[in-house]
Amino acid sequence: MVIRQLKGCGRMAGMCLAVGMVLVACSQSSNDKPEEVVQEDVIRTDSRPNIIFIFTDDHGYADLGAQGVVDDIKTPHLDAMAAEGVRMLDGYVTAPQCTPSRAALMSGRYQQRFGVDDNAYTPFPLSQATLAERLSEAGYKTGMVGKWHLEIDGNSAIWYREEYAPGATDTFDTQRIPKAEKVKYYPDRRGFQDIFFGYADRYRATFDLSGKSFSSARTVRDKRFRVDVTSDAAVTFIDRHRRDPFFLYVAYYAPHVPLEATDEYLSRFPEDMPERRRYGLAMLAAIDDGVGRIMARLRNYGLDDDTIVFFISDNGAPLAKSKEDVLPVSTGGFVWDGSLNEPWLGEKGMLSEGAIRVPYVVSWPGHLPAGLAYSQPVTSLDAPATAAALAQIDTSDLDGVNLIPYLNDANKVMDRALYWRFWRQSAVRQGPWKYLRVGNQREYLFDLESEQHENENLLAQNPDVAARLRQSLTTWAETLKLPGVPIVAPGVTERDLYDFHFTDDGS
Ligand SMILES: [Ca+2]
Repeated sequence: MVIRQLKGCGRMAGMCLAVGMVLVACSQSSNDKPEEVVQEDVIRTDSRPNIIFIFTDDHGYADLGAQGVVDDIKTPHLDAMAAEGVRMLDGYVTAPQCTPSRAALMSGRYQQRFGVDDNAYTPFPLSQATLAERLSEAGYKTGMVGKWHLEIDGNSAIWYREEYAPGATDTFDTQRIPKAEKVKYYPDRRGFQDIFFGYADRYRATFDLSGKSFSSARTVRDKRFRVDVTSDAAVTFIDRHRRDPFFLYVAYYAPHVPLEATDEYLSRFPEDMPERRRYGLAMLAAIDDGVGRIMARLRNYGLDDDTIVFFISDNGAPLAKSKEDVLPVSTGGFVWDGSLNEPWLGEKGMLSEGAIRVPYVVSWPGHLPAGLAYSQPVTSLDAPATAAALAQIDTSDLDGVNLIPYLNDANKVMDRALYWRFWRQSAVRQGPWKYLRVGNQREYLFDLESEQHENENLLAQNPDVAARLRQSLTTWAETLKLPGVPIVAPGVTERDLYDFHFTDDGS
């Protein structure tokens, strides 16, 4: 047992001796007023660290200032997080789409193992444990704020026909599913004790933004900018549970379309750029402010070195091919969300690097090297595996690895393959090599450490490497709920995207 007291005295210049708490003005709140935060040196009685996952939505690789790819992005708080932590150069997610990527993060397992292959496979099955359930059982206070996208929704027709009403021939209509059934799949039934879950202006919540608990989950209306509401809920959760070991999942519904921002964020960017880009940058600035508030909260409580924070995007940006500046910015559907995937090729919906290699930062001051740019491939699956290891719970059925020993030893080699299968595409990455197959039409081998990355297909020159990776991918795919590597004609959407983004057809 570790009991720590008065840890922040250096920062507080001796005031700790007189008082345990003082009120200080600190970071800006979402309504632009100084935020009053209790400064307190929290006494923890659990040696296991707090865990925070921050997951953004359709946020491309270029849009993190510390990456140094574009010069119009402004993410000072994320850059500071990268400067005191580790930034992944080859950080991946398991899918180029929301639901499957979230299913992997929440389970710690490849989502295809339990059949959540793409957005058509909601809801997240009750038979699959979540990390929140595991951590809750291990004594953690658990909280989820923002976008869930693992519930029953308009895409749940497969679930309806195969599980809920086998043999049904009527058209699926989410309105006809009883509330009692829908509730089973909400985050508060999937291991999260505290939730503030929602998308636009309606939230299912177990607490209010002053920190007061409700007797049971209820609907809360809040018409303010959705990113700010999620940040408010995140810092409120930290206030509520600062003395407990906690796991907080902050799932920003941004910069996903429909684009939305306030003047406070828009005013940070010049007007002479595509409007969609300006809104995307403004939404990311709001996320960055939220990250700043979360990190400031941890410092105020002396919890910064007791808390590991992962920041990852759920998939690359949708570009709608040519990044057309479709107006008004509130236009949704298959449109550019204003974010960028450079220097990588492609977009959301593909298995090219632009779709699955994302901003990925982890910080744990005092326990991880500061300012490291890590070059071995890592995956979002490693976040739950690391969290579970730090919480001292069983990790034997998880697909990721505990990153801590690797990040602390540059010579420790992570000898593993990472796998993807999405729609009729499949891919594997091992070392510098990536093998990518698009149904029965395209087959590639890329050296991702070369300047050319996905601009040069090296399959013909390296048939042995391609054969080895193809076999590895096939073996993995046979273990999945729907087994196998798809070798059929790709769908219209994916064929269209590859035709646009890849000049070499690989045949
Ligand atoms: Ca997404």
